[in-house]
Amino acid sequence: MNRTLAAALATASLALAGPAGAATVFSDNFNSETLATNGSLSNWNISNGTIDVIGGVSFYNFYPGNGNYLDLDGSTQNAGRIETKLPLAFTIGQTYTLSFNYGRNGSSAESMTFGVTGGNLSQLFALPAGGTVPFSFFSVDFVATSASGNIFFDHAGGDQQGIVLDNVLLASVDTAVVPVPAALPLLLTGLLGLGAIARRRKA
Ligand SMILES: [Ca+2]
Ligand SMILES: [Ca+2]
Ligand SMILES: [Ca+2]
Repeated sequence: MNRTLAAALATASLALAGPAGAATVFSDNFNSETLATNGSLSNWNISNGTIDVIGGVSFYNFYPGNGNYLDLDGSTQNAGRIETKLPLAFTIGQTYTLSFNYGRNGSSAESMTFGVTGGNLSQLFALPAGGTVPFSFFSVDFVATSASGNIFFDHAGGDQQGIVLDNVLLASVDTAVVPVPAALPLLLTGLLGLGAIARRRKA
């Protein structure tokens, strides 16, 4: 195979691979929120109780290096529910990934329900009683069943120490098979033909 043909085929296979990856629908690292017990949030409504915005440099900073984050059980003996203020748009049938980092304030067993309203996703998340929880990553895939929904985290209990939440990310998953452009097979046939001619000339 001559060099021009090899280069052309390499370009063609790159085009066949197509664009990969995911598109972010929503993300929040809470780093611009104001540190406070029973704090408020820019992107989320808080109901049914309270949350604490902690971390920073020295405000109950259990997980240094992660800026600000939340303790979903605030300081009023009644853990809160947070829900994104703006509804997010979904394509029904499309796969999405909801992920977040978590930890724990304290060592008691904790649980929350989280998901996406509109019937898209609702799941229990629990930490058994034990020692310190390292700053960890959790991710779940779901297929959207409703065109609109809000992300929520709804913590149970109320002993003022709860699940720590950071880096909430919702992204669409690229599961589609990238269609081959109509002209490409024709181009490949042409290139292979050129290769055959080149081979015949050499022989
Ligand atoms: Ca953070
Ligand atoms: Ca708390
Ligand atoms: Ca608790």
